[in-house]
Amino acid sequence: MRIIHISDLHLGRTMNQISLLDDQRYMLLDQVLPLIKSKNADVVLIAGDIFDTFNPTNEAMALYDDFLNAVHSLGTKIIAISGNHDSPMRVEHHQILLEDSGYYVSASFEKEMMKVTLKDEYGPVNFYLLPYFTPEIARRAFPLEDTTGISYDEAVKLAIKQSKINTKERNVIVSHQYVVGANRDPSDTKPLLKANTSDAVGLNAYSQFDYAALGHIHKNYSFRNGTVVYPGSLLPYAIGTSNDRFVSYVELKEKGKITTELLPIYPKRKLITLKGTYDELINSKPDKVNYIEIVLTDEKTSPTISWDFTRLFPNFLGMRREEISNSQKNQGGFSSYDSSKSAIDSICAFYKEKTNTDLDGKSLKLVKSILEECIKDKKA
Ligand SMILES: [Mn+2]
Repeated sequence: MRIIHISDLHLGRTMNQISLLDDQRYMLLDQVLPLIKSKNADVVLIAGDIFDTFNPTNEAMALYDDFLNAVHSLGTKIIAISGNHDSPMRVEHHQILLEDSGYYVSASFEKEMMKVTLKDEYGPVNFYLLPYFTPEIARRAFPLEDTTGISYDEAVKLAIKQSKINTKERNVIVSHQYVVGANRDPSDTKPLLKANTSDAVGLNAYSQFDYAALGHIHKNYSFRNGTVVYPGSLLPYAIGTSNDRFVSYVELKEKGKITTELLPIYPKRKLITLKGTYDELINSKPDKVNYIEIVLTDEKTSPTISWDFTRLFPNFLGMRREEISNSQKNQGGFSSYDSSKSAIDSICAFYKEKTNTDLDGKSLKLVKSILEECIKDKKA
């Protein structure tokens, strides 16, 4: 069984009010689809967060439709679950009818995980579908169990326990949770939790499965020799996150024989941070393709700064000043302090060290007058 696993498409997402739909279309149809074809995949797993919002735009839905149709036309099946960003109702539309076409989707948990069994020359492979699961869903689904104060970890384990997994057969789970050992990036959504509680699930929740196709965390992570995998989101969805994107490719042979591989996919436009002084950046080479964030290292500015950068970089995402590093913030003094210098020279050196610019004439005059006042006070 040849499996391609992707997650966190977030179709319809915008970044600083710029629509990413064109980038998402390129990623799905020009990067992921050729891999499904070249690997001759039997099934594509989509581990949640298909759409970015509960009410995706028509364009976002049309893109998903185009992708499903393209995969279907290759003769490849699709198994999908909803994530915390998806509307279960919307994702499960026409669920039963679509199974006849090889599209299996689970967006709501009733009593146990939906199970899809596909066969190959080595026998059956059972796919268990666990849409985003929470203690609240556990309380609703298992009224006979004691679920008071249940954690995410316990809830997920309880959900898995309901399905009697036959560990003699090959089993794959598709799940959208946060697993201990992964780190969230700035585009990941953290649920609102009570103090001292965690939404983390232990890796051992997935111990009965030959492969766990995970979603939720937007960075790529591989655990248990590449058999518990977050491929990461389809695109980098926050400034400062890596442009390295992957799909996970899995081959299951007879029980116990599994090979997994991360296949890189390449965004059409990259997220780039340009750092420098105002003068350096305003004279930099235009970039009409990539998404650009500006980090200014000096204090110079102009009333038309945004407009100037937008002209150079049509996909300009925004700008910020360089943050003072923590070590600098925590340091009371400054490294170039010299006790033999006069007070005014010390202040000038301090200013230069912290801002990388000289005090201008007006500020210097002000500082001098304050110093004189202090000295007068001291004498009085
Ligand atoms: Mn997500």
